[in-house]
Amino acid sequence: MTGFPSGSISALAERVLRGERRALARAISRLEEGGEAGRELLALLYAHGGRAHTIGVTGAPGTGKSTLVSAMARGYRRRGLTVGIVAVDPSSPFTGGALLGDRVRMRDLSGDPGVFIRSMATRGALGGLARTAGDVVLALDAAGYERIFIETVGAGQDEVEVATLAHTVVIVEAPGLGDEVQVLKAGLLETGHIFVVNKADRDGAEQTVAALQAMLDLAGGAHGVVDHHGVRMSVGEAPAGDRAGDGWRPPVLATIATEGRGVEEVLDAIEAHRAHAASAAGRDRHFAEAQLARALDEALRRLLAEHLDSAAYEEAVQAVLSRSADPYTAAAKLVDSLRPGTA
Ligand SMILES: Nc1nc2c(ncn2[C@@H]2O[C@H](COP(=O)(O)OP(=O)(O)OP(=O)(O)O)[C@@H](O)[C@H]2O)c(=O)[nH]1
Ligand SMILES: [Mg+2]
Repeated sequence: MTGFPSGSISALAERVLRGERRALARAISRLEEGGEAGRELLALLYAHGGRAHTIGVTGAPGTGKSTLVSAMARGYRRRGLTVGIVAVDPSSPFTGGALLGDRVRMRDLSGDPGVFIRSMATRGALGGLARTAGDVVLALDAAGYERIFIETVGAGQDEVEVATLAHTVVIVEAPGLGDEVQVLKAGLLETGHIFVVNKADRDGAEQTVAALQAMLDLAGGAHGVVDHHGVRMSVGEAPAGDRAGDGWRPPVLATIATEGRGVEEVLDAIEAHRAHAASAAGRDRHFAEAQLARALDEALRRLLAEHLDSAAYEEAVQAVLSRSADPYTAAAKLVDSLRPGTA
């Protein structure tokens, strides 16, 4: 059906694990397609994942995410680390939607064998964007890339979810996008581990940094580590934006991505968060549970599609349509009909 005999899938997996770029590109396509071949490949690669540190980069359109990711990738290369980039964004320079200057910058990255760039379509991903992006990240991880960036526009639920697949979430703001800091609107304040105000060469950058800082302080309430007359002191157990309750206080940093300014500080912050999160109990379990939940969703949907009686399904649609049943009751009834012994 898929046209890929098992032998060729395991050969493909071996080549990915050896770090062969062409095999990796092909493997990612298989994973994006889903289906039997994709699942088989995933099963072979999964045991070899879990080594990379993944970094979600999200924020409003045009804030400079791709430029910043490129600059960060170059910084990591200088530090001797290999870098994977997954751009989940149709307008990203990684997918060719940008100005010439961006493409030129991107090109010196793509000539580097220590960098692998992949862009993904935002819409129409089988089984959901988060699942597909997660699989692509796994392939890069298994292939041995040490730091993996996932760029998304923080516009929709899907994109936010993709960003949160990452170990470290970097939220990118830019000055002059209006009075409001965009992260609040997008509900991103809670998801960020590191906040970056890019385009610091523009007017209003300092105000944006201050506004973000104030929001984070507010979100943390009376908790967290504060600067009191220049002395950092702890005043509670849940710092601002600290979802996991693990004591991480999100820094707010300024960058000029086009000039590479402030980028080293962002990398330092990412590495600090990596060290911090690695020691935080429960993180890996949280990731495992999230992955399992997504896989369960998909398996259940498949199970439903296989076993659901089309007449019963149609009956349920009609019941909801005519309001003789609400959707939850109708769905529960359909699921009940699948239980062993009730058919
Ligand atoms: N002045 C200034 N311009 C910047 C800076 N960083 C990026 N830009 C410019 O801002 C524009 C958008 O940059 P991108 O990196 O494509 O932004 P993005 O957030 O990835 O955009 P989307 O993926 O379309 O949401 C480009 O013209 C960049 O050259 C900066 O620090 N200062
Ligand atoms: Mg972009």
